[in-house]
Amino acid sequence: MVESAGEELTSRQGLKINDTNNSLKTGVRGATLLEDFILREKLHSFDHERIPERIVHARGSGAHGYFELYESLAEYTKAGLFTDTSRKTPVFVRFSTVAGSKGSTDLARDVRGFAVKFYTDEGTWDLVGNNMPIFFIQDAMKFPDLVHSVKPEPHREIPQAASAHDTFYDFVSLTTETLHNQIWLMSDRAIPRSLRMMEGFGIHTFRLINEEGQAHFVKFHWKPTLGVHSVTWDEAVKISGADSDFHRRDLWDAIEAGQYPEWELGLQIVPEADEHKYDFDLLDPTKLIPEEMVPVKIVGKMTLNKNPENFFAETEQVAFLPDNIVPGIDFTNDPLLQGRLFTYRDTQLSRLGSPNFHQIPINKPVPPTYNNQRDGHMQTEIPKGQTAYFPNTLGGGCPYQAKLSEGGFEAYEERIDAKKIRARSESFRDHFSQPALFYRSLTDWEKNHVIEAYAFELGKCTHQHIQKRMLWLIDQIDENLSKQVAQKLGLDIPDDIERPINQAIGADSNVEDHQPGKKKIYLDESPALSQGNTVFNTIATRQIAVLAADGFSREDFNAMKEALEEENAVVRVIAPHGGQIQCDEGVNQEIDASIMTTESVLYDAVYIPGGAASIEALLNKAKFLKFINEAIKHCKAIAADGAGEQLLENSHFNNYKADGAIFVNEKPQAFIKAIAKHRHWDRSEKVEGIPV
Ligand code: HDE
Repeated sequence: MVESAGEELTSRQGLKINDTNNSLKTGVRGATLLEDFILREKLHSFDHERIPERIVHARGSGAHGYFELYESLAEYTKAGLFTDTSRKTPVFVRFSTVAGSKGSTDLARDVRGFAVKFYTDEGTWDLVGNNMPIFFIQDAMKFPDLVHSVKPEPHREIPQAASAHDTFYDFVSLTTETLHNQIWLMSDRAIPRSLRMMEGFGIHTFRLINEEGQAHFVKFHWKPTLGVHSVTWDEAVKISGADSDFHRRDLWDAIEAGQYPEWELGLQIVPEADEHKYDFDLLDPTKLIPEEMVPVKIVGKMTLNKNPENFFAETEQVAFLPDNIVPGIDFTNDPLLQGRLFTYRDTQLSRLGSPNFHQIPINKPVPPTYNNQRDGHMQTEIPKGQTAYFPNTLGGGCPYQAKLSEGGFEAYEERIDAKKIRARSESFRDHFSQPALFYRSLTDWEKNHVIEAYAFELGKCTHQHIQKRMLWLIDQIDENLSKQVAQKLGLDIPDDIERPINQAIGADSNVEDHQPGKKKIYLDESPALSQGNTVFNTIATRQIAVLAADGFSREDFNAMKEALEEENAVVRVIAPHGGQIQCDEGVNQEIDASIMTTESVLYDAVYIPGGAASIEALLNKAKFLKFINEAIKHCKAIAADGAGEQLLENSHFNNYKADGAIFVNEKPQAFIKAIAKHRHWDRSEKVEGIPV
């Protein structure tokens, strides 16, 4: 850590610098001298400040924290972090979007990366997952195709951070294994309210290995203590303009305010003997195990309690490797995971420039490292001695091999008796049952959002044959879904999928092979998949906008503020101008934002205290009416006291008095309960006509 407080400026070689503002010239108006090594060093360093951004997951936000275990899992694993309940294992987490560039908006409709680096005493374990429990493809071989299809189209580099374009749906409609992750992408999971309010999943099936060498299959889940919540697509689009750093800022602010984000870690554990018990293959990363079939055992908690000191040094340079594991955890033959075990190390070489990237502080393991790997760009250690090979006598045989009984890593001995073959397992064939299960498990409002998302995304495609292929495929998932999307697109659902191209190009899209029309129903619904069943009992960290101007009622304001802050919500006063406003008792109140610099989509709920003069001033600025209309349209909880009701009277929602989440002159408790519910979707149809 470099701390420059109280220190003199130096060059990179340690020379004290007296002037960092002026270059060395031939007279004050003359040419600059090549001799000016201070200028040259400064510009040279600047010229090389950037490193290549990540091929995918370029846009990310990170934080430090720790993981604590509730009870020993020695029955299943010998991993220290899962057996020693006295440990506080340090972690660094990086959340990301997938498709956009480093500077793209946080609110893109996209999968979110959820990568956790555990700095354990036995070495680093990276759980590099996403906020959705399944992936788009089954085999690593297809990853470049998937990414090339979703990234901006190569001829004109459009669109940025968006899946709504022809090449993505061209690929998806020809690759039916993508349909499960694809429907999750259309759901609200793809537009989280906050990084702190989304689940995380390891996706692949891994193995836990205990002291006796016994293995169990395992899937990893992160469950946010605040629940899983999302914004609407209309908000996402507007937030992208109002504050494209919305998620990054929210994570940073919550940690700075001491409201530490938390997730519980859950495990789905499957005995080896049950490997072939299910209607899907545990090695297929496009399938989840419904929680109703194998419950999620909650085993510990992760808390993020420290922001990075420096974005580049930590969040940008952190290098996650799915092959970073510790004794007690092992891989399976999931063909996507197998590819990942190669690819991440490879990408770090071009991104960070050297095999020594593990020496960068954020990537450094806890235990000291000793081996015979040497040299390379930016070697920052000074290995001592004559030998850099094994075995040796000249170095006393060191570093010597660790005994298995003393923590040496041993790969799980899996019996393999097979032909070498380039093919996909028959057990991976079913591409439709689980997207259908997902859709069936959603509430009506979630289903509506999925319909709207498909209509938007396919509406952005310019090739009708792609739209029609998609419609036909969606029809195999759910007929009502396809009907409604087709209506919005103004297209008919074709009787059959258009085939000639597929057959000519040999795409793996002989749809019949993937069981359309005869989906398996091994579970009617999986309630755990719906956000309708998440946590709705807290308003902690929720941002409440208070609309006020000079003359606002101090009594109303104080009572509400106190009640909200008691529940750990964040109260933000928004006024017609910056600086301060004065209440009806003549006391000054600092404002948090002027209406010029903020938007309703950045808040979870709205409160309008009374005060005739205040309300008159608010009604004089059209943007306050836009603010309230948008909050109504986005189904948020609203409370008003006294004259504050005039803002509601002047809104486009005539029926506000009958609304279950709009409160006039009521005690704060009802408002607080309504905020905890996140949104009031039964309002959505009634406010469709509000023109904002
Ligand atoms: Fe990644 N992935 N991925 N991925 N991935 C990268 O590695 C890749 C996959 C995931 O915050 C890259 O260091 C291939 C699944 C996350 O730094 C790259 C395949 C899952 C992150 C790469 C996959 C993920 C990455 C880009 C198919 C969910 C961000 C920079 C075999 C379980 C980590 C980097 C961070 C990053 C390749 C599949 C999640 C290019 C080839 C499945 C969260 O190497």
